Amino acid sequence: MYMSKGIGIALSIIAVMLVSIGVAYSMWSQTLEVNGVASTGEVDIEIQNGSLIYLDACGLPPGYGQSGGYDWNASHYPSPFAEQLAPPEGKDVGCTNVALVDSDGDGDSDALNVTLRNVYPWYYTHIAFKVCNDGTVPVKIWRVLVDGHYYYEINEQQLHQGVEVDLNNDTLPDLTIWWGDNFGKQLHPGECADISFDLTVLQAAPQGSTLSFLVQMQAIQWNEYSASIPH
Ligand SMILES: [Ca+2]
Ligand SMILES: [Ca+2]
Ligand SMILES: [Ca+2]
Repeated sequence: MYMSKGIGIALSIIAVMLVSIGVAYSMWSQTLEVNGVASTGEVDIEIQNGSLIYLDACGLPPGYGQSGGYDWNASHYPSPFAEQLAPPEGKDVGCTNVALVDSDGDGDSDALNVTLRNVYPWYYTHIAFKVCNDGTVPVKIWRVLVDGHYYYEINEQQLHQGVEVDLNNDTLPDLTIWWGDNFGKQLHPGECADISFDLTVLQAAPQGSTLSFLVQMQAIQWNEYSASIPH
């Protein structure tokens, strides 16, 4: 077949270009594959609708049910355990309100807006809910963000003494929080775990105040958990 020298060179150049495009293409698709392995699915958790319960809900009449409306008092502080609390005193000054929040805007709740109204030192409340794996990969309950601070897996000391939180940034703690122990728990897609915490208002909290803070639950892909908590 007749071919001019010029066309021959042009064809060789095109062939070289095709080869390099091919190389580039395969490198690109390899990169995609690597990324695909690194990120195998969607990490998503949600607070299960209807699972939220808490003591002394605002709006409950005093004495409603067993204790509704009456304030709980942590007279056995620093013990967080309900059975060691004084029974409701027949006083109704403060109350607890908890609202579910969709903090990342994906249509399900992943955070709680906690408001303690008109509370005072040793006011006590308890909040419980279920966290479910709503994504496509196994996850572990990683950490919680309270008022802008991250808290991780509970150590022995925190289990017994709780975690003190300073909400108004005057360096004095306003609240002690005791967490349940489901941090680090692995959840397969569709699985849920109970999370709960106890709250006690401390002496340094501003008097007769309304304390409000956001509690945001965060999960991580199961195999990234141990490398992603402070040791
Ligand atoms: Ca009350
Ligand atoms: Ca959400
Ligand atoms: Ca404070």
